[in-house]
This record gives sequence, structure tokens and C-alpha cells, in this order.
Amino acid sequence: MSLVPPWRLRADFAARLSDVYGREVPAYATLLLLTQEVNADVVAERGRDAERLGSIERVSAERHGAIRLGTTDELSQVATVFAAMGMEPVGFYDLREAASPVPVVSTAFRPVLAEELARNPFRVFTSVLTTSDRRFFSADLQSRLDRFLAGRELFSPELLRLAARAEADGGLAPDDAERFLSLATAVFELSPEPVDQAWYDELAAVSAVAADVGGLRSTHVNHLAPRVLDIDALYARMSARGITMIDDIQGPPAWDGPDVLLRQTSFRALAEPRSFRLPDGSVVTGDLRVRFGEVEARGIALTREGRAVYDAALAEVAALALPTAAQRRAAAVQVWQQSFPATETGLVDAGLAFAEHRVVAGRHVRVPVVYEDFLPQSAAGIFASNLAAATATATADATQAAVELDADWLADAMGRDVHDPFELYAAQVERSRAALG
Ligand code: OOG
Ligand code: NI
Repeated sequence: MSLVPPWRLRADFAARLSDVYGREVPAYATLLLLTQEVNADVVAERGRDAERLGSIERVSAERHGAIRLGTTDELSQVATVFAAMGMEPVGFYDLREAASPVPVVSTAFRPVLAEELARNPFRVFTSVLTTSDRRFFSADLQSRLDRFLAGRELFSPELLRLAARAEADGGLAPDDAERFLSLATAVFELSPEPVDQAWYDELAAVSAVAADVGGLRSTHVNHLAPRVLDIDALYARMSARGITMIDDIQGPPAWDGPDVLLRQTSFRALAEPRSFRLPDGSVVTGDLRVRFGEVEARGIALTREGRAVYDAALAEVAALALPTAAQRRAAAVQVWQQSFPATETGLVDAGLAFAEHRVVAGRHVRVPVVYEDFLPQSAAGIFASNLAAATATATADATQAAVELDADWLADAMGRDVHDPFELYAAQVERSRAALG
């Protein structure tokens, strides 16, 4: 009997998670509906050109997820589960260093080869709490938090066994695939188990994300984000539907030049009913506001040099500290015009962006490489703008030293290599050149 291959597991897992999250967060259904409408309009308007950064089939199915874990053991286990689906860790994001710090470090699990991305590009932004960072957690809180986290089991031995087998064999027999997918999906469903109010509140005083991760004995998907071809149109349509969006679209501004990297926005976290256990043992219903809906638009991948231009442009706009979103947008357009070439060809010629080599109808053309990763400043912005204002930003104690956590630390913790995204894009360009002979 033939095995269900990793990409099918990945595509099915993404679809199941989307069903779960859609049931749990109704505004996500509206987001998907409006995203499909905008994408259909853009394809009708721009024709083939709309598909330069991915076929409409790929873009329509495309989602990224976000999950948050508590320990490196959990991270290593989720890496095994994702490996079964052909998803590997790419990149290291230190959100502790962002303008609004969050006590986590992150990576993204995703397919790394162009043909796998074309089959299904599902990617998951995965964060792990930095409980050892004294700027956020006192020694006493760390030890209680570590103990709490060590005592929970997110991934069952059966799930991990199936995942390891899928990785070793390159797929699973249909019955095992079904079992694997249902176990893997269940891990990320919201648990009805009451939240220990006192423990949750103690962590929330440090950071809302710490409470979301360390305050519960289970985990859940934080959000799933569809991909849209015109994020400005989507933002306007969501607002017109009465859904409260965050103030800004994170990342590059809307401008006349090429779409680079990634633009993201989200609707505000909704109050979801949860039950809480009070110190006297009684259980009451309350609500938590931690999950939101995000949408993304993707552009061309930048080289290291291009990325340095991007980071400098972003810093220049931030340094202006403008009070309104409209002012920030206008300033960003000006900075962009000064910083980036006005065309995609200009970007590629200047060595700022990646393009593949192809021969189409006898002519050598260059095709933009899509940015498949995330942006740390945007991620921090998405985290921060969505959590209750008082606790969005962690209360960091600047007198304490940071613990050094980097991509090597992450790789050691998982026993797996963490890919460097720039190297992946460069290799993709190299393969396309080699294929031309
Ligand atoms: C992750 C926030 C980052 C993105 O798309 O940049 C993110 C989280 O909220 O757990 O999802
Ligand atoms: Ni996201």
C-alpha cells in the first residue's frame, strides 16, 4: 500500500486546523470570506500578473499558523511532529529585543524546497517562553513555572511515535496517517479545562504571553492567517464589516514600487469565554482575550543587503515617533522612495532581491522569489497590538542581564539544524541557474 506523503499530511493538517480555529473563532470565517473575495477581484483585474508571486491555487490554500510553547522539550517534540509533514525550522527570531519586548524566542517550521512550497506552503511561527531570562522572570517564578511546564504533556507518546515513523519512512500508511492527523490536530484545540485564576494572573502580571503559555496545562493555535493579494483592500473591507482592526499594517507601506517581504495586519483579539478555578476551588465563567485573526500579503525575498536597507528604512520611520497611523504611512512611503529602487528589476539588478532564472518561450526571464518567512519587528507589533494594553509588553527589569539565546541554542535544543533563510533563497536561485545549464 502506498504511503501518504509528507506534503499531504501537511496540507490535511493545515485544513483540519483551519476547521478547528474557524469553529473556535467565528471572525476568522469572515476573514477567509473577504480574503477570497479580494483575491478573486485582484485576479479578475490583473490577470496573470496577479499570480507572479504564486499561483492562485497556492495562495488560496496558503495559511500560516502561530503557536506558543513553554519548554525546549516541547519545542523538540513539535519539531518531530512537523518533520513528519516535511516542515523544518527556518530562522531565529528574538522577540525579547523588539521595541515592545515579548519573553519568547521563535522559529518558523515550513517546507524548504520550491516544489514542496508549491504543493502546500503551510508554515507555523513557533515561539518558546524564555523562562530563564531574569529580565522577565525572577528565580522564584522561573522555578515554579518550569516545574509547572515540566508536569504537563502536550504531545502523547503515540503521536510522537507516529511522527518519528513518518519522518523515517517518508510518509505513513493511510490508517496511521488518519490517526496521526487527528492526534496532531487535537493538540491545538482549545481545552475546556478551567484556568487556575491566581496562577494565570501572576504570570499575566509579567506578560500576557507568559500567561497564555504557562498558565494552562494545554496549548492551542493562537491564530491562522490567510494570504491576500491586496492587503489594503482587505483592511478596508474588514473595517467596513465592523470588525476592529489594529491601527497599522505591519511591514512595508503601500507604495508604487515592488512588494517586498511581508505585510501583515490583524483584527483585535476577541473575548472568548473560558472557565476559571478560583482560589477557593469554585469554578466560574469569565473570558480571555488572547486570540486574534491575522492576514498577510507576500512580496519578493530580499538578500542580506536588501534586508539591511529594509531594516534601516523601518528604523528611520520609527525614529520619527509619529502619533497617528496616517502619518506613519505617509512618512514610510517617503522613506521607501528614497531607499528602494522603483522596480523589481531595479531591486534584483542592485543585488537587493532574489529572482530565479527561467526560460519562457525561448527567452531568459527572471521570476521573483517569494518571501516565505516572517519579520521580527512585525511579529512583535502583532503580538503587542493584540494583547490587553497593560500586559502586552512584558514588564522587563533592565537591571538584569539577558540570557544569550541564539539560533545555535535553538538547534541544540531540538537536535536539528535551523536553516538560514538567506541561504535557502540563494540555493533556490542557484538551482534555477543550474537547471538552465
Ligand atoms: C506570533 C506573532 C507573530 C507573525 O505572523 O508575525 C506572527 C504569536 O502571536 O504567537 O504570528
Ligand atoms: Ni502570524
